[in-house]
Amino acid sequence: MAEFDSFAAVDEAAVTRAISDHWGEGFRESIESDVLIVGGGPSGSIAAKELAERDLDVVVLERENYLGGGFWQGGYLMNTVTFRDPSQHILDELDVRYESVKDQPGLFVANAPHATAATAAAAGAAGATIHTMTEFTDVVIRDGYRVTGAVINWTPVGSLPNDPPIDPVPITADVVIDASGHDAVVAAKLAQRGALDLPLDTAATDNGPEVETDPDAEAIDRRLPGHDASTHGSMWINESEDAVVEHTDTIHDGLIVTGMAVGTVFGLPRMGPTFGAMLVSGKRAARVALRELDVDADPVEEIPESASPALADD
Ligand code: 48H
Repeated sequence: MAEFDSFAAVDEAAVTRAISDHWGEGFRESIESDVLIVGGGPSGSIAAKELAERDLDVVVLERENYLGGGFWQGGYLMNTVTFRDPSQHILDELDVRYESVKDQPGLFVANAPHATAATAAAAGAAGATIHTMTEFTDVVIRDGYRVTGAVINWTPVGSLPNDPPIDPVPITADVVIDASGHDAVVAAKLAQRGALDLPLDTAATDNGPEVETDPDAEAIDRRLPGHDASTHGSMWINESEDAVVEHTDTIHDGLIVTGMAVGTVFGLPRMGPTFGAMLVSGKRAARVALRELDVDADPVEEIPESASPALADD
């Protein structure tokens, strides 16, 4: 093994030029893509990985400075995440170590930072172009309100004092995937514009009495600590995860919805700190995108054959 001697000598100007050239090239390539994914949480990252692995031009927009969304914590600030069979096979595929839960067949636990980092790394390694600190603010449309892209701005622009008029820029794609979690920002924007009737699917909300939308819901949401939205249902893990996967599909011309955004769009019960449905839904969204784009590519296996069973510590 070679011993360290010294780093290569470089000029400061070369460093700045390298950064701006590399970033600029990535940005220019993102202006027109095959698939634009809004949100880099578990569902968006998995969809990005699957599509980029099939040589599609995939762009991920993430408003934070990091990918991962709500995947970094299991719940209650405990950084262990749970998965239900058969989603642990996706952890095998990502080389994430997990353990079976004693006396609870079909339930698995993993370290949240490891699972999150592996999911984000898989999207990058597959070749997706990832833009952080970049916020989706609106859709680009064509006739019939077909979604053909996103209007974006730097995240910090929204928190500048005095609300300066800094225009966003549009980028376009053949298909957009809303992977923005509880807020379902793309679907919500279409609904706000009157282009999408957010269908509160009552068949999927049979975990309690039908409730009227509370006019004070926004105010109530603000009082609730952590991850919540008035649009999805109360917690029922066994109902929720299957329903999220089943409802992952195209919901409007040019727009696919995945992950917790599915729960919000269809008013499904929530699943709390269990993440199998986010991973499987991301895979299904990739499958739907391939169908929409009519791409001749290897089919997406929603549940891979267990890649290395030795990783599971039974
Ligand atoms: C750019 C944006 C914007 C925007 C949001 O919340 P996520 O982790 O979403 P999913 O669906 O992949 O996973 C959901 C899961 O984390 C979760 O919350 C679960 C399972 N909850 C169950 C329950 O009962 O509560 O990630 C969404 C990402 C985040 O990174 C956001 O920062 C990002 O989207 N995002 N990015 N522009 N306008 N809005």
